[in-house]
Amino acid sequence: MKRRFLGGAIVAVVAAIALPVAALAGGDVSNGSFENGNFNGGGYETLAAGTATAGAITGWSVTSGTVDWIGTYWTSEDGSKSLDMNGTATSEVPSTAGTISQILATTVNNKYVVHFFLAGNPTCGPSTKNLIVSAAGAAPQNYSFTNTSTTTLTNMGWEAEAYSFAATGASTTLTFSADPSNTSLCGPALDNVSTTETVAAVATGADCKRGGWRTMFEPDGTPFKNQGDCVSFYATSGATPIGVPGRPASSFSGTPSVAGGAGQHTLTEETMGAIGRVAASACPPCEDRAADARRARLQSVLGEARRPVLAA
Ligand SMILES: [Ca+2]
Repeated sequence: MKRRFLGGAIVAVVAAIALPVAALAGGDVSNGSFENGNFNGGGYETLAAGTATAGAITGWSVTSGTVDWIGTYWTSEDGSKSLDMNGTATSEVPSTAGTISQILATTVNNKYVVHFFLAGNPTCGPSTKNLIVSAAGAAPQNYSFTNTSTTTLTNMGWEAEAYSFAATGASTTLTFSADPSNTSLCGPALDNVSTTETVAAVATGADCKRGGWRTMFEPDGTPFKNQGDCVSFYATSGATPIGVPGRPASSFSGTPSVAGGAGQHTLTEETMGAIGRVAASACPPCEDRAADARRARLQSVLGEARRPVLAA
């Protein structure tokens, strides 16, 4: 492959097609092995940014330059297809170094590890190929693969690599780019991309603002905003108990977890309960049931005169 320059004869450029890609839950990569899509068959197919071929691989977009979608040309790490991130220049897209991307559905603060396999086209230089991986939530990182006398088209020497980021939004664009300083036809080879997700284990003050906490009322009708108490609690690493000054400090001794998660139940029961106040439930569907249970419990402890009133 890549021993010929296609010129302008083959590629009929169609207006750039930007099809929305449905992101999967949990940061999952769609079609990470590059097996699915509109593949023309054979050894390889060149895909060029801004052309009809840019979206040929299901789930992925070629966003700059060109890549070669490899079929039988070399032995993929997984399945029967993979990528040469340096494609074959066309008259319309005269760059070999390519970039591909996919939008992942992510959760803010959760950590994602992107696993992938890297090799290099062994048929031409440079011997060392560089691949840059990037996503919001982490600095771009360069990965290198060096061909040796033992790496061949049938023995690519695929190496497992990993890139980590902490999501900063509900969607994150994952990008792989060939080193633009390598203008040869032989670039880094990529296959078998997958992700693992780790839920953020420790809350921050910002987590208190996600709707899990509501304005409540003291038994005498005085409103208080336990959301602010929650923020203070985390900002001081628990030194500031959730409660009114002068009241007993929290008995909470566990590890706080994300508001709305399992840990909040413990937090509300042990801290708010311990100081005789009522916390809002994090889950609206069980709000009434939880409120009823708390009312009953508090009535038994405090008596009718101090019955708390839940916010509407
Ligand atoms: Ca594959």
